[in-house]
Amino acid sequence: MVMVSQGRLRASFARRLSEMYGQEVPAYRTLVEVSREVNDSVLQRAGAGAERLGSIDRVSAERHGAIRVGTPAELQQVARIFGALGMRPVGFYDLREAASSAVPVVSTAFRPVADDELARNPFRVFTSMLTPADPRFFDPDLRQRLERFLAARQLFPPELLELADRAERERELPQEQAGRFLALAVDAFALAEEPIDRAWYETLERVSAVAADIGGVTSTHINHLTPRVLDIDELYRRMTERGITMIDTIQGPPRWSGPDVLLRQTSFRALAEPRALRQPDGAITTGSLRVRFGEVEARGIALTRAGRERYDDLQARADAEPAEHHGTDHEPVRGADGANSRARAIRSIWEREFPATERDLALGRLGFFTYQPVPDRVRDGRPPATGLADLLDRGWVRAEPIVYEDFLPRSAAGIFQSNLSGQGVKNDSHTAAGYDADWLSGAIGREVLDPFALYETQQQQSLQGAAHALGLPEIT
Ligand code: OOG
Ligand code: NI
Repeated sequence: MVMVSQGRLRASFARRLSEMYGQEVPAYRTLVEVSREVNDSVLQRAGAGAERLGSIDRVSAERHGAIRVGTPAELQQVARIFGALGMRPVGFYDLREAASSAVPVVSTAFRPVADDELARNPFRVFTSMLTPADPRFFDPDLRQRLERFLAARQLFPPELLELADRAERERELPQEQAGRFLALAVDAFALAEEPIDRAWYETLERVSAVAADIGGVTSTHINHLTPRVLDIDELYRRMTERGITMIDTIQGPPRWSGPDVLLRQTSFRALAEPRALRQPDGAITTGSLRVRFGEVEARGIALTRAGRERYDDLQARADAEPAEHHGTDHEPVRGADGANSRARAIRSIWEREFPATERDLALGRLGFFTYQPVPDRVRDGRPPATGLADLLDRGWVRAEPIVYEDFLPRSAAGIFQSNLSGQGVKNDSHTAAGYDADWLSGAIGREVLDPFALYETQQQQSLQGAAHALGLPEIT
């Protein structure tokens, strides 16, 4: 019997989802095409350096999706489906706090965690769950109606969940079942044709467009699928040249002369899509909803907790920069391409205060790396010292950056917000309903992993391996 491993299932799922989304949202096809062009030019320009943060095969196939569900029970089912694909919940994001408009969700990301699995296919899905229990958004009556609505729907057919459990347990599926599983799984994330109850949808929309997108319909759908690009500024320019209106920023770190860190993202609103609506009198009409969009991202080096604090601090200072300088500066504001004066001011803060090289990131313990002994040096015998700086500078070990595989709450909130039509309402006189990583772990019956701990373990293991190969007790 031909068996399909979880890794192959994951790669096939990502590919099929991409085909489906390309049919549903044609602008996505343009985005993928332009991403490929940009990646090709970077490869030509930078050669092997272009692959420092992942092989071009990995990067070309790399996607993240975003989905939204309504209840812990639904999230648990999602966890089973992604568990079948070798993806685990990593990180807790509270977008209720990160967003200034009404985004009543908490989120995690499902992704592979092992090195070799990430290299095979790093497909990840940012998964958000509605928080009907949060009184800042939902009054008791609306909460009850919403919870009743959500409890009555079924997002995933039982056959899909059974196949998922088998794939997770056995870490593979026979080819025939694999085909069936993939078809059902992709279908579960397609935009449903079932009519939307217009009055109910609009009731939720008054609170939050996100609440309506999640709880106003009886199914879920992929909200966006994001390719990875090696030069996001260049991509932004080329998309704009093609007449596609991008949001006016690239979120995350600025374009600057130092190493790429964390995650930079930008997006555009997809066109309104025709959807069947059930009017209060029962008539079915065709309306249009604009809930999906295109997003693209560039990934950099994972930062340690200290590095992340430095990043958050610089972001706060960037926020304090005035929107635009006037006076002597006559350079036109050119969107997010870094040509305007605000972007220059932010870049110069970074150039003053953020480590300018990978070596400084590594030795300042601000970025995560794996460390490999250099074979030629190993043949020279025993190295003179155990300090990382010496070992690096004298060529005994080499540092390879660990790619950031996760998300940024502020950027995520920004992505949600920049694509909402209304602000929605959030009544801050109520106390937030408490949700955190432990709560989420309990709700889905799986540990929500700490991303920092994952990177730390990977780095630590490589340091131990390098110490062993060099005959050192440890590397400090
Ligand atoms: C998720 C938004 C977050 C990202 O890349 O930060 C996200 C959503 O819109 O459902 O996908
Ligand atoms: Ni996204």
